[in-house]
Amino acid sequence: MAGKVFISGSLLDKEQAVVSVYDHGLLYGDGVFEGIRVYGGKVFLHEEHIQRLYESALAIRLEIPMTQAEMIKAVEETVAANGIADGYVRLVVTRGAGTLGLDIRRTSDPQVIIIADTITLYPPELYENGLELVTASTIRNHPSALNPRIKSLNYLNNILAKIEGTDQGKMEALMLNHKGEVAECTGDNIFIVKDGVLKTPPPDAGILEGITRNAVIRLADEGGITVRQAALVRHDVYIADECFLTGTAAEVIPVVAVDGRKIGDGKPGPTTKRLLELFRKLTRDE
Ligand code: PXG
Repeated sequence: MAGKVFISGSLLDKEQAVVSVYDHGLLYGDGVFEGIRVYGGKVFLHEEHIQRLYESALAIRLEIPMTQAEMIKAVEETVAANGIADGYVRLVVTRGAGTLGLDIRRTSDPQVIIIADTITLYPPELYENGLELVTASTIRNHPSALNPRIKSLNYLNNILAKIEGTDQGKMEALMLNHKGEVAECTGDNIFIVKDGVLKTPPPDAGILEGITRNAVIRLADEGGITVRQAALVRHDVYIADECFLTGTAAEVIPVVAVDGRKIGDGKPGPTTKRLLELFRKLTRDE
């Protein structure tokens, strides 16, 4: 029963689910996407992801040919058709096929693609021992060029930074913005803890406003942890007591070193562990 992909209105066997080589999603990275988790058969923070998808589409002048309610239903049907209880949904909307050239008026039929699959998780040791990061020399896209708040199909900015990290044997790389401030990692948002206060860059630092980030901020608020969204520089990260990343795939993952500087005592800190536990409760026990 596995292997069904939703593509523009119907569920097809994955071998049959194809798009045109003239689709501007492929030719120009012209489109938007979402990555969503399924926990215990339930699509996690479903409305938030669908809303961000439609906001990304609005920003690039892409009209999704379905309502948000229809999209939510299509995601749920795709998850059910693939028998996914714990897994991952990749939702893609392309500009559709057109003539060669950038003009969006010469495209038609945006393609809505929903893939529901299992997810390869980071090894459990990383959650126990933490990750090491390096800062990439590639800066995050300037918000006036391609705003990082848009989850677009053009991820080359992050891919180039990720290459710098993997070349140095690190699974994630820290990205700065055009002002030299800390923005985020290539596929995760960043938090630090200093003197008991949780800090993370604000959306106007040029980041994707992560849905996991927002969920962790809510958990911290409810747990009586002070949260500040404020500009951070690398020095703030180096001298932090704790650091962790958030993202749909990574969930909450501790960071124990950045650019060869040990963070805190070099082990995941108490606030990080507490938020990791609260996040697991939210996703596993509901
Ligand atoms: N920053 C960037 C640049 C991202 O791409 C996040 C932060 C975290 O956002 P969420 O909303 O997930 O908490 C992301 C998310 C994938 C994949 O398959 C990438 C992301 C999410 C899910 C899947 O590569 N990036």
